[in-house]
Amino acid sequence: MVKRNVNIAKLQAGYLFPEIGRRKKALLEKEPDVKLISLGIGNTTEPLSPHIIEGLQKEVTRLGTPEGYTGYDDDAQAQEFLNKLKTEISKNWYNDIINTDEIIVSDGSKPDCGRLFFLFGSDVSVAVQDPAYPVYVDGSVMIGATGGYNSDTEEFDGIEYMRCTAENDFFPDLSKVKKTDLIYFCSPNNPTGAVATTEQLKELVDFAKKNNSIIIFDAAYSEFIKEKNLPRSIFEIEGARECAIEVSSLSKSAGFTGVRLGWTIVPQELKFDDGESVRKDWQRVMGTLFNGSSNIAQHGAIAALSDIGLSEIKEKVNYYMENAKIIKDGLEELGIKTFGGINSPYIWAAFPGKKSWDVFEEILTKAHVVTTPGAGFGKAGEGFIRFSAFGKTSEIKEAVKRLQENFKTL
Ligand code: PGU
Repeated sequence: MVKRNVNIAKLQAGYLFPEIGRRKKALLEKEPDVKLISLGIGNTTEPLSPHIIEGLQKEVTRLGTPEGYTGYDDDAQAQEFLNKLKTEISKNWYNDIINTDEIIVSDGSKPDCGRLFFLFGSDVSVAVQDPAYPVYVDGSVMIGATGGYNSDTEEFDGIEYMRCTAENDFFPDLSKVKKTDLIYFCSPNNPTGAVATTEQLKELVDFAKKNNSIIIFDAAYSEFIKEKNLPRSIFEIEGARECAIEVSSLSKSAGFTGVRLGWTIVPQELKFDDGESVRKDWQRVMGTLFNGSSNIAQHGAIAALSDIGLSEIKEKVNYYMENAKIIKDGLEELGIKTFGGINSPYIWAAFPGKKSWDVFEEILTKAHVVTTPGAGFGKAGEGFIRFSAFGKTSEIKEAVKRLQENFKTL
């Protein structure tokens, strides 16, 4: 028998979202006729828009012709399309503040987070926001960059947790944060819905530079920022090119959760302590562990990043943000304090004094609405529930109605 990877054995329990799935299934086994509404996992529900479909379909047709067929991206035609996509990302997503050779296209930001663990290996120290998207901590544990789960502190030893609470406006007090090699930071934030201001990100960049740290900035929700003065990319911040990597994706904005297309930006200026280029190593990791995003998805992305595509994206984002408003208003009417939901598709609702898994169960069994318990994102998430605005508006309204009927008893 082969010995189990000790790092995986260190993980506290299953990944958060499958655990929610198990609880959902358990309820349905008991009460098969129940019509559950999911405001849990942030999964898009709206069909792809016409221009994007056209881009995908054209590519499928082209792949069926002898002259248009492409395989791996080493041939000239495939390279040409990839370069076109990078140009669109640089021009239309980043207003030309990023060079095309700093964009490494992928199949999404979660897989890129996974491969980033290979880039840095196990010999790094890590800081994460608390609460945070679970991948940053679970991945760090899997690669062996942390100690084990400590049942006294209910956290992993060796991780620097940056508390993000209502009291600090969900931005950590950096004077209390220890120096680490990597700092994971997500804005708009999953799960709290908070968006860091330019001043706050400048503070973060200065902090990283002072400590020779690298920020891994997750911008998966940047398109949900409505307010013009809020930064959509870490690279809008002076000095970030020397200390940050950004992961991004079309999953949530363009509905590519199933199509799969994302990218990572590694600026030329970013260096390791021995002066070696981080970008060069990232290309080495990607060249070894990844064989390029699907050529079909790339064409969908080129269409998504055109003027028509971007206006279609805006419509989708507005649709989900309307849902966010319905949830937020509905909860507030019940006297529940909420955060987020304005420049982000997540509403972070406070249930002070309660255990979030208990509130999750109560909402699930009484209102038949699936949510995500805040504690699943870290200790500071205890007492909170995350509501996702990804869903059909009719179902969102029904869910709010059910919550309003049942919450009187909560
Ligand atoms: N980054 C953040 C901050 C996310 O919240 C998610 C998805 C991703 C990356 C993944 O993006 P891709 O580009 O599609 O890979 N978060 C969802 C889905 C759960 C999951 O396991 O990824 C959520 O509900 O939090």
